[in-house]
Amino acid sequence: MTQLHPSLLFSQEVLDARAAGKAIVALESTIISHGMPYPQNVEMAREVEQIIRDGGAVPATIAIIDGRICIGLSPEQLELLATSPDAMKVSRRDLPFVLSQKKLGATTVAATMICAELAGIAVFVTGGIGGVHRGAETSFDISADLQELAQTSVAVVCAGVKSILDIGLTLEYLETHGVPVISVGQEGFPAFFTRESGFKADFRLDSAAEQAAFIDTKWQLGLKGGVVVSNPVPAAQAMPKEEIDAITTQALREADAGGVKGKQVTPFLLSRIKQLTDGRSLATNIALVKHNAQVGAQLAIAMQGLAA
Ligand code: PSU
Ligand code: MN
Repeated sequence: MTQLHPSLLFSQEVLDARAAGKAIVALESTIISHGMPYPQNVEMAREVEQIIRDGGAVPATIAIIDGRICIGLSPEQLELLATSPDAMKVSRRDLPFVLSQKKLGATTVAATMICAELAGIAVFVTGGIGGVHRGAETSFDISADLQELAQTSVAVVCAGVKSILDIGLTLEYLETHGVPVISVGQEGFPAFFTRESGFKADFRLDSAAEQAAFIDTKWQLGLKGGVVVSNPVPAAQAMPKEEIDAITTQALREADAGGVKGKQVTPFLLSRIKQLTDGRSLATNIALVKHNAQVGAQLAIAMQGLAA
């Protein structure tokens, strides 16, 4: 085994999985601290972990605690992230601050990818990735998640990107940076709350074996960087497109009028959409993360099979 970074701290469950050569799936923690309200956030986190176990893999939720990069969290640590108002949203640029200052940090997609790669974990499950915001031509608001996908070799299972973002520009950005976008079970690229965004994914690969072969081929070629594995929300839990479009427009207008900027933008929009849908967006959000956990567990097992 290669030398591990000294900041990494593995939970016993993840240590055992590593020793046994079991498939491991990384999970982010910003979705817990900034993406959902308490107590649904911690319930979601526990249930998603259990779905991954039931799927035959081992979950590794990642966060920064007491100056260490924790790979796999205890129930108490999950609760801490779910309830601490001072948990920082940690992306690439924030990692050195939160680690060296020993603050409590919840990792975004970008930071979770960095930590997963350090820990030797190739598959990461989340809800939605960040992207190019609408109006980015003047605000320059492009999530650091996209740059991370360009350079860090971790496969990210998600339900696409939200329509709070400019989905077309997000896909253009990914293409420019050589990040392949796979879709599962359909040709279209999903839009998080809805199954279709109106855009196609680059490649449809329905089985975990095909997805794993694709990802392995990319990395064997020396092509560093991530792969987006986009998995649509189950039909029964999807939201009506007209409703989510109208609410998104309203939330965006409020963010603009309120001068919401920088890293606050995404959490603000998520929480407003939840309020404006009377919590129905939250139920959809939780359902799609669980669905992604099933796909991610299968993918991690297929990847592990190739490595063996
Ligand atoms: N999208 C969601 N839920 C989330 C996020 C995005 O549906 O919780 C979080 C993820 O952690 C993602 C981050 O990496 O927001 C992106 O933030 P920003 O747009 O500031 O880069
Ligand atoms: Mn941003």
